[in-house]
Amino acid sequence: MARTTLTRFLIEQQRHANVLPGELRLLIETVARACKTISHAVSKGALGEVLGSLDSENVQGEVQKKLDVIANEMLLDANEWGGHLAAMASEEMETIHRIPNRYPKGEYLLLFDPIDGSSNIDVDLSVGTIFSVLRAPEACAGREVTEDDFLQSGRAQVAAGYAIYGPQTLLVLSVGTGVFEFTLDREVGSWVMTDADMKMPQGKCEFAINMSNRRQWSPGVTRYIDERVAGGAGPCGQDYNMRWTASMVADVHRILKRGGIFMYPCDHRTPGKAKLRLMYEANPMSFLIEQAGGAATDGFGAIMDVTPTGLHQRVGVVLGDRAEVETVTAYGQE
Ligand code: P6P
Repeated sequence: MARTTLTRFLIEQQRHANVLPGELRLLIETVARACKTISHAVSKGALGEVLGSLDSENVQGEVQKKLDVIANEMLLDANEWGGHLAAMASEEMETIHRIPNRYPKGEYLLLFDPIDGSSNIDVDLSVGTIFSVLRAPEACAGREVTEDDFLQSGRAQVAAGYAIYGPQTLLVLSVGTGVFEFTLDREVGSWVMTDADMKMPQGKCEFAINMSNRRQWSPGVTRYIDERVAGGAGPCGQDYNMRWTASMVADVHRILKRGGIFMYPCDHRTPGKAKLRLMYEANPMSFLIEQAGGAATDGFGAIMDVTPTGLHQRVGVVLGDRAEVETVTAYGQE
């Protein structure tokens, strides 16, 4: 049987599911093409002089890896001329990137974390690119796009996905009709569908959290984790496993494929202090997880219901297995 490629999938979504305007299809193909280029750069490692850090810091106050900047430039260069976008925003840029006047403008806003988990680059662990697509408000047609135009809740996303640069290079994507996985066929250069309408397994006993942050946790999170560490000898009555890759894309992909829960709760000691970014990490991942039958909250309510107040706003994240997420949220209310 002919392999389904990303292009064929998107055309079929446009033709049959009628959920995919042509401009959005072309935007997604452009992002996917940029991810192929990023994958090639990542795979070169030391041979491509893409490892190591720069002397600069990004808007997050984090030391920038060379590949953070290289991947950011690749996504900007690939997407700014096609006519699909009104503007872009990135973890690596303090403010939005408007489409230069020499290019046509489109109706979408693209947000991305060009290399998520970049601290893993220099030790050859999986990293990824996360992206989210919003519609530009109609008012943008008559004026310059502003940062406020990006401040839409996760429910407004029309597409979201990630590329993961690991033993395989994968693209995992949803346009609101389920979650689909494509594997990069490096010999041909095409994205080939390798998993369709993914539904994350429920009831699996595996949690992902950075245990060294225990001092930051609320009593509810501490209780939840302690019960799972107690395993069969505790109230859960069964043993749990733990994984932590320090790369959200790799952890979320594992949860989509084999279940479990991912947690990066906010710092209970300081209201509003959290690690992960709402607009281009938590929202796109929450979109995928909910499309795959899971749940995603900030520890209290659905992440995609959060009304953003800033482009680089951070948020607590508890996502994956519905029952486990509900337990964490319930413990948080006690
Ligand atoms: P920590 C990577 O920097 C990231 O943004 C996510 O990909 C990952 O889940 C988290 O931070 C890791 O944080 O504190 O464990 O290094």
